[in-house]
Amino acid sequence: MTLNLFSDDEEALLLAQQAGTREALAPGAALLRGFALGVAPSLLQAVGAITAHAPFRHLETPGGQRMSVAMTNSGPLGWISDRSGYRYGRADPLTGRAWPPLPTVFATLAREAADTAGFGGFEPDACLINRYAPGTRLSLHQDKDEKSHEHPIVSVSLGIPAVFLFGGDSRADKPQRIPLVHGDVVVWGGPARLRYHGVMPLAEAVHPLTGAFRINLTFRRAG
Ligand code: MD3
Ligand code: FE
Repeated sequence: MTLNLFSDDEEALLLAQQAGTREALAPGAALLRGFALGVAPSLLQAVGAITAHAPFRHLETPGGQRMSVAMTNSGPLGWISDRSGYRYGRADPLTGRAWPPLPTVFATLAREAADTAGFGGFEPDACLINRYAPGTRLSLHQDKDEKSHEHPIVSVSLGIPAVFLFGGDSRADKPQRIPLVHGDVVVWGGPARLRYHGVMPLAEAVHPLTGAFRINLTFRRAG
């Protein structure tokens, strides 16, 4: 018998949210609905511990714009942006200290999700933590700052819902709109690794575990 982590109310939500379903969005891209639901409270508790040492901040783009997404990192490498460009670094520019280490619950979830999507042996060295308030958006971009693109990216959605934009290999390709809710995990690798993507401006909402925020974890092998 398998251990059931959920109450009757939660079970009803799992059904409504299609938790447990697996969908191929494109070759190399797998949507695992509800894959992180069971560990979501632990993930959010870990985010709280990380942000006590490395607070959320709004980075500046190379063009001088303040990003509407607030960010921080955990793991040996953290993604940063400033007037000189985008890059990964070992020190938090806000404090000069190393980024907080990857919690075991992060690394285990990322590995299990990648494994489920057919990417065995994924060992992330970077977790970018994005925080969205209603109205926050992320414009269409490619993730190209990692040393090698042979590794997948695992993304975990927590808190209020978002509409994810999944584009093509060219910026001009019309993106698909994919609603993502609390607990959903997407794995992007192989031929999907360099697809353009973004997030639509978030609608007003509240979630019992995050209030009026969406938290997205993206796990990468950056170095
Ligand atoms: C598709 N974050 O941090 S995660 C990012 O929801 C980023 O915070 C978004 O894009 C967020 O760079 C989306 C989903 C994602 C991440 C990487 C991808 C989708 C991707 C790489 C290739 C294709
Ligand atoms: Fe991205």
